Amino acid sequence: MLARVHTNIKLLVLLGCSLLLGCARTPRVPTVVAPKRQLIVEFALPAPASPNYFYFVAFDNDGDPANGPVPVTAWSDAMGSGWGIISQRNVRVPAYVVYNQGRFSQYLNDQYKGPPFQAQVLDGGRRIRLTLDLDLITTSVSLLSMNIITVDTEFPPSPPGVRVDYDGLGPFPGNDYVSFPLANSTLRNLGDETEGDCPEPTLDIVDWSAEVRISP
Ligand SMILES: [Ca+2]
Ligand SMILES: [Ca+2]
Repeated sequence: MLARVHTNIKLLVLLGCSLLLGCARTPRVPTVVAPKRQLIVEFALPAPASPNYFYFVAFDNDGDPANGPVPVTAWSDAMGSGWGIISQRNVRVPAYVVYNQGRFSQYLNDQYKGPPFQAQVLDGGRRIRLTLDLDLITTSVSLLSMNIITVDTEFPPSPPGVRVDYDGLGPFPGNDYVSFPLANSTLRNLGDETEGDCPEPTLDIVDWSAEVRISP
């Protein structure tokens, strides 16, 4: 009898412990799954990015290297979104990430897709590194056109010629987007981006790279 009571007390203690452990269990944190198709984009500035300016990584996902994202400038023949446009086709940039006021936002076809998978501000604000889910840019094409576009304001330059502070890949006026296959590959500054083609150091792209990582 005594032995049975002892056992029951043991069971109660064990039950109490398991209930306590259950109460103390931390809430389940959703597992973050790394995208199988990643695009890592990095760019550098000679001075820390300004919270008041706009830093775009822009993509054209039509698979055609004959056109791509370019900055809207006094020389643009259409205003597009006010910061970028697809050359030749004169349509809005379909996919991009923008950094402004300390916040990164990703868009596809004008729909907000949340923050990028990963975004880092390095070197005191002089270097930005993004790890993007390629599926939020395209699921259908095997070639992507990209530009990095920095502007002092999102709005169309009005009257034309007012905007002077902007940069894009390539020499001024910066319409030299790059196109690359969506297979494991790395592009580094193709010698096309230098210091001084934008007079504002917080907008002047001086280095960049793009890396595609496809997991099996
Ligand atoms: Ca440039
Ligand atoms: Ca530059």
